Amino acid sequence: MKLSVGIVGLPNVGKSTLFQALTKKAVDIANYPFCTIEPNVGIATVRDSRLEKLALLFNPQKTIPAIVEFVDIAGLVRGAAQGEGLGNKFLAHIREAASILHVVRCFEDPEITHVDGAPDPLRDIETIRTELALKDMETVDRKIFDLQRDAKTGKKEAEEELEVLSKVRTLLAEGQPIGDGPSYLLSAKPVLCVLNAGSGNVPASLIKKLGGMGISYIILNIKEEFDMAGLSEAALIELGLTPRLPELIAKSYELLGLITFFTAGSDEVRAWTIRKGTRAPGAGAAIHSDFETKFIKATVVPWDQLVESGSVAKAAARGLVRTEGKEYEVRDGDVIEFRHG
Ligand SMILES: Nc1nc2c(ncn2[C@@H]2O[C@H](COP(=O)(O)OP(=O)(O)O)[C@@H](O)[C@H]2O)c(=O)[nH]1
Ligand SMILES: [Mg+2]
Repeated sequence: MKLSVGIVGLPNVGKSTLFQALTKKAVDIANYPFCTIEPNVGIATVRDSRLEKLALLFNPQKTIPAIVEFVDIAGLVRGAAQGEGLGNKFLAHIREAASILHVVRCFEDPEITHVDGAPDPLRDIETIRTELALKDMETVDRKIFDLQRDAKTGKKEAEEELEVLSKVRTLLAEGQPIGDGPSYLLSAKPVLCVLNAGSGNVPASLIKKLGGMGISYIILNIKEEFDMAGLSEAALIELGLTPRLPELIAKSYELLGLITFFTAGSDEVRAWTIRKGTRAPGAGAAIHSDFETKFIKATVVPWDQLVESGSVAKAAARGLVRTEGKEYEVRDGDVIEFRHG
């Protein structure tokens, strides 16, 4: 499953530096045929200790982690929704993203220009949110126009949708959150704010305000993360450094309501990403479409019970391996074998 996270923010806040840090490690793209790699699109692997433990058990030829795709979107400025700068074109990129990382500059550096003079994190957050809301209002207005025409011809669904969209329109105009509004709207996408603190601190007042606004955030020193991304595991240990990007990736995962299941054998142990609530055939589709269309059954064992047992056969002997049908809702950490016709 392709899951992409769009990186947005004002110019010169650290977006491209973060993108490079996240996607710096070479990934064997041949394992991920669904990914199209363009200069501004990159993938990062999801570090998962469960996968490592399963790999120790199976000693496979290949161990393949789950991935997250990141898109470095050009900086938005005030007026982007009206086509200012490059913004308008790039809003289309955000539309395709499942979620948004909003990079906010909190570091001061007179050498690095700020579009509005100097960083003011709250104002800068509002600038971006306003642009997204303006773009959404344009989208909603177009939809409302079409729906009004349909409603005149007596289409019942059109009337119902009109009612919903009018409410969304009001919320957007007031700068209010639209909750789980229509998924094609930018403002409906889950957002994680990355507060780029540089080597300094983030003011407590900002943290308090973000909390009050219900905004999820992570505080990073993006430049330092970029430097760390170039170091080997051994060098990091020697220097006593701990990169925070795995935490950022894990948070993006959580924000998107995603879970992981595993397939495991002597040739390959692999992590797969699906949405929470996906049933067994839908999970199979992440691997191959036949696993969904010709689904017969799935054998399932939770990863920890498998590791504890020492092998699938031993887990089965202890009654821990279950056979599940097409209604089974896959759980985070399941190790699954699919049977198809
Ligand atoms: N001092 C300082 N500079 C940073 C930091 N993060 C990024 N920069 C610098 O800010 C400039 C713009 O960064 P870039 O990632 O290209 O920003 P973008 O326009 O948002 O993509 C570059 O010169 C970066 O080296 C930081 O944490 N501290
Ligand atoms: Mg950039």
